[in-house]
Amino acid sequence: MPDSPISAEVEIKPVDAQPQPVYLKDYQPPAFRVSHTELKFDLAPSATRVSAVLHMERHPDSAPGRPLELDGERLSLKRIAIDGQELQAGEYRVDEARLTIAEPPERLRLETEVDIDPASNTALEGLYLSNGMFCTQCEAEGFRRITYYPDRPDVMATFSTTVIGDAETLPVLLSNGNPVERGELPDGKHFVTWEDPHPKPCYLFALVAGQLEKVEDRFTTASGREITLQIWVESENLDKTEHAMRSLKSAMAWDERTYGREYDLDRFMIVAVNDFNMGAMENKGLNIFNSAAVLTHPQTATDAAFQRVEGIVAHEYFHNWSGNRVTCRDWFQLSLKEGFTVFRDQSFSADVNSAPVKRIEDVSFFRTAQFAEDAGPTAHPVRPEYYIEIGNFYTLTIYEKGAEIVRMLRNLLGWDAFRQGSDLYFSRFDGQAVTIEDFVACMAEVSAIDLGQFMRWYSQAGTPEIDAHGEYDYANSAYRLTLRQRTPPTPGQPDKQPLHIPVRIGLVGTKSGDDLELTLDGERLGKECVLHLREDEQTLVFTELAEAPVPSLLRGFSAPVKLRFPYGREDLAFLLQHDSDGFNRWDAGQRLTMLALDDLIAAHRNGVEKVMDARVTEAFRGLLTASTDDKAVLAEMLTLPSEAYIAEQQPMVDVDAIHAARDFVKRSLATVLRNEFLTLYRANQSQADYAPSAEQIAQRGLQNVALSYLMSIEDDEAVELAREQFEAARNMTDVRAALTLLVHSSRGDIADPALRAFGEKWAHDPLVMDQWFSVQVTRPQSDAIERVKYLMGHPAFSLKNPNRVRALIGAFAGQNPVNFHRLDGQGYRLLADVVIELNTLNPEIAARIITPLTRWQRYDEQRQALMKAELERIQAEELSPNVYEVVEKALAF
Ligand code: B3K
Ligand code: ZN
Repeated sequence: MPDSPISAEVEIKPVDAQPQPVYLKDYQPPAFRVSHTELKFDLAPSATRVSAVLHMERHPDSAPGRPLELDGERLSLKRIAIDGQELQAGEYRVDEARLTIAEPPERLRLETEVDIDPASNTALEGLYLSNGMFCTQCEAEGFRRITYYPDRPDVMATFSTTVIGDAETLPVLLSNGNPVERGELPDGKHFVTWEDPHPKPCYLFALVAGQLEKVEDRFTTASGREITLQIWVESENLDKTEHAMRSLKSAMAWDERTYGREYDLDRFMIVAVNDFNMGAMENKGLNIFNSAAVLTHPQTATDAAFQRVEGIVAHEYFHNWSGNRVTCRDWFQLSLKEGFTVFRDQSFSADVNSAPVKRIEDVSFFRTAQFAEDAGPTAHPVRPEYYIEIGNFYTLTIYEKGAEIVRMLRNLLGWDAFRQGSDLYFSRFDGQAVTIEDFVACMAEVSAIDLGQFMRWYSQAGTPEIDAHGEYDYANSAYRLTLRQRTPPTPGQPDKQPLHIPVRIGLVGTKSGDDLELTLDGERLGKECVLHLREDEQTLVFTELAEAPVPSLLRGFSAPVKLRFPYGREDLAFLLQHDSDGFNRWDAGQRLTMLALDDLIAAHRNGVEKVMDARVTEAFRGLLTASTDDKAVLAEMLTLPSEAYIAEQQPMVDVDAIHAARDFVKRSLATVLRNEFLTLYRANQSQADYAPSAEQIAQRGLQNVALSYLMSIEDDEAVELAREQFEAARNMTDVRAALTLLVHSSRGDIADPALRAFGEKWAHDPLVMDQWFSVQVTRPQSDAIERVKYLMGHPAFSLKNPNRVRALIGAFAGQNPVNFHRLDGQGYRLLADVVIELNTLNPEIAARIITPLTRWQRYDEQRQALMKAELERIQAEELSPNVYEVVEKALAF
């Protein structure tokens, strides 16, 4: 076989050609479909030979003359044949993006052989090497870096894959489905052949080969089938798989119970990989996980990490139905699988942990991060109209807002009808690649609800704002509530139409503190109802109310909107005490604290003395002294809004004023309520063996939130408590909480030795070193940037590993606002330098890590100019499509 590509002409794109967008409106079915795909990999780090046999035929909807086009990038073609006949130059064409056969037969068996270079693949898309292990990431368009193929989700085929590798260095050879044959080969090689009987798009293909060991378990399905469950890891991580395995079994049982979905292969495998762009990937029967999303041990992972692993294991497992059995027609439909699957994993986590806390956490994250995305230059609809690089659309909007839309559907239909709609969707479209309309149509069909206007949620970008006001009419015992909706313009969508917004409300009697009976147009609705806001403005008159109410609006965050109501502080303190909706009780506390913070931010900016709002202090005293059986919710109630959340609420972000104001609130509360916090701290210390149970997590949450207040004053007693906790604790949650408080304090005398001890103890464990990086670079003191630069030279750091980049650079730029936004522009410069390097190494990560710079419009003029200058410096480079798309949008805003 010749070593150079055999193709006659290779077309080279002119260097100045800009990446072009792909439009949803241009969708066409594929010209050819593939019924069966046979692959053979002969693995070698720098030259892996991939042989493919594709059994193809013209798609019934395709015009007869359309050529056969196969995607392929960075492939070196060695052989091509149709039905056993080698093709001659002139019978096909190869350029840097595809292989075209102008006059193919209507039915064919296409054979190709290509060489690829996994060792030089730092983008971590396609087949690459991670720590000596071969692994793949194909979603969205990575398969085209493995072989020539119609790399689009609406081409679904069965796969049979033979993996050949060196028996000594690659003892384990995995792919999708079931192993059907294995054996020895000459030259110390061996092979395994895998068959996946379920037709799938190539983005769900996976291959793993390396020195791996497994932990095995079993699951019996509702219909009595025995499934083998395996988690494959490097040997030193065998003791970190228990929680993931437990989570997997619990997710499998939940999906049977809740959605009637059973697993469909005889084995389900998870592999932990060190270098991975995302959290994990739902490849059929062979999920590949970022090691950070699967490995846990009480001594190395925090409670938050345990819960994240549980959620991600469930998410990927749930994709087996919502994504794999029923997949997306094209990538514009990405939220079809992601929004639904996030909704499913959120519901699972709510069911197995604390439901109100899960909702509080999800919503506070959503309102901080998705609202910011919706208000910035990369705002896009849940179903975008176009993209340049689909890799840039794995966003909070597609995932989390998509999940909120599914949640609204569940709430509009009620669970029973929603479940019927879900059953209909899975049975009608099993084995097919479909659209968001297909999903919503099932929901409309089973419920007979007109979801026409509701569909706008998918096409209209931006966060709707509802302005509400209300008046109690004493003479008529009536409450008049007016709701007005408006969605601000977003790039490319200047005019918005009204949405169908479900607003769940209650009216809380000011005398009784109870939810009042709701009567609307003579109809009795009970103590809570869902208003359907469809017009720009609607007024509702509730009658027969014996007392004046305080409205409790948007209960449970019933729609992903910003709701404004002119609440007085007394109203909020009242709701904080009386609202029967746990989520809104928490939200009332947040709103009350936000009002105080607004005043303090203004005082800081005006150089006026800061005064603490006594109502906030009293509300906290109430929380700390009332007896509660819900520790998890209490820990959330005692947690102040994050600086990022506060920033999201401000017309212009003043990072220093926000930091000072929040700090002031914390110290004021800690000063007045010191004894209460100390009591809370002591009452929640525990000697019990670690378990990631809801009860223990809540208890540690309370203990550590108390310690954070105490440490805000930094008196000797508090510092001593933190030091003791750091030294005595046997779990990472408590160790990390104490270490963070020490490192973020001015007590270097205690913090520095602690940091050193921690770094030495965990030097061998990259996932713990990530935490060590994050703790240091989020420190508010002014030396943070020097630490970032210093740590970038640390032997445990590498720009090639996405987890390291996120832990060090991502944490600094995203969670250390006062230092990232330094007025000398050093923070911005540092991030831009990293983006420029990553642009060539790993474009997908580069285009994500740049996000904080794209939010320039939220800051003062001086910072705006500095941030834009860095974006322009990046723009002047030769850019990947990923970074190009984001930078263009950011500068055009
Ligand atoms: N579906 C994957 C996303 C991978 C995308 C990479 N560009 C993870 C998930 O949502 O489950
Ligand atoms: Zn997903």
